[in-house]
Amino acid sequence: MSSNPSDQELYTPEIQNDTSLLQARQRSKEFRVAVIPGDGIGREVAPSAVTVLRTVGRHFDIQFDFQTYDWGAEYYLQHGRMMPADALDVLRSADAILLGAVGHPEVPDHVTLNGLLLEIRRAFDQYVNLRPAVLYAGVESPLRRARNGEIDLVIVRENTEGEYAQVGGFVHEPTPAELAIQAAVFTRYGIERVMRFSFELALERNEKRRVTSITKSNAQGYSMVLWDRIFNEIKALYPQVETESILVDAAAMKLIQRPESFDVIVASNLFGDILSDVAAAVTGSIGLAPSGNIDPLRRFPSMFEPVHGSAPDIAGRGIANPLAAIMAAAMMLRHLEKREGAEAIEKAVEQLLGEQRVRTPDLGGNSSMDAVVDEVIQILDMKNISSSV
Ligand code: GGG
Repeated sequence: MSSNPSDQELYTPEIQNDTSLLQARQRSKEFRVAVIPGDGIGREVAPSAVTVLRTVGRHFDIQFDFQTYDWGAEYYLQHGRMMPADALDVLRSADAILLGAVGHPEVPDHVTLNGLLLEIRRAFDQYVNLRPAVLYAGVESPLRRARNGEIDLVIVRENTEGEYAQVGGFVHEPTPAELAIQAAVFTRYGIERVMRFSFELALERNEKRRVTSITKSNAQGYSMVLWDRIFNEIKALYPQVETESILVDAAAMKLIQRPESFDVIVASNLFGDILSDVAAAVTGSIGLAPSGNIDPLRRFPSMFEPVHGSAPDIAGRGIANPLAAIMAAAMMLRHLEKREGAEAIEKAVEQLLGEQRVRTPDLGGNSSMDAVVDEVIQILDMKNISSSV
């Protein structure tokens, strides 16, 4: 008898593909969006994304009720916590969450991350972190051979456990014998569901239909061995999908040498976090990298954010690239089944990048953030006028 579990024996909960539920979501026109600008440039780019969403709302008859929460490092400096005790209850009733960034020079990074971003991801079981990376026409990659349009991949990062599970502790502080233990938590349940999501995504995304699993089982003989075993079980259920399993170090190299060879990459929390910065760099700028923290079962609000952090070095100067946050807003609309609105934003951003006229310094330009936002809005308005004549 095979030691592999059958399809029925796998523990992954079913993702609801009920057509009537889908149609109800498509008909829905009113959304409550919780906005957490957070810190640094997050306070600049999150309002930019809201401005663009309001424009899309006007054109596509979508009503947004934006509720903005001033949580983050400034809140921590006043109240000793990143968000209020009832924050999760407040967020629970939202249809989606839009986050700017977290991180502040006066607050330790583990406080800002664990006190807000990681807590929301875990509480709302946002077990998929989707991080697309595309080399758009008009954007220069630092890679000599990279051609526009050729790099188009998505990293599916396991988002609630793994190396970011926050299990561990300190002993013997603060003596010369002090030690820290940081346990990585890998469960069959957690791995299976993110693997399944990745294969389903590969089926619907494009004709490449390829899933690359990122491992390190040569060195991590327990967690990554389980990861590999479950990858092999799930891939057997998807014979139409091409697969490969690569060590994380080799994957980092390949993302630079042959990024066009990737389609869907499934990785643990830490590996996915690191590789998505590499992917953002080879596609021109982390200022173009959006992400979605998704609960595919739709029990809780999903959260959308730029991949970049709070960038205190440029905060307050009005030169942050708002496009990652704006593209995250497009991901949010897609999740809310407002595909036309999402596509309108994506096309407007593609047009802006292709024209190479208005761009922030991270892309080699000298435009301000506001100029980029104005341009996106102008393109959206023009498109609407031309589509209605
Ligand atoms: N825009 C979100 C943000 O502030 N990211 C900073 C960060 O360090 N994120 C780590 C993570 O995504 O796990």
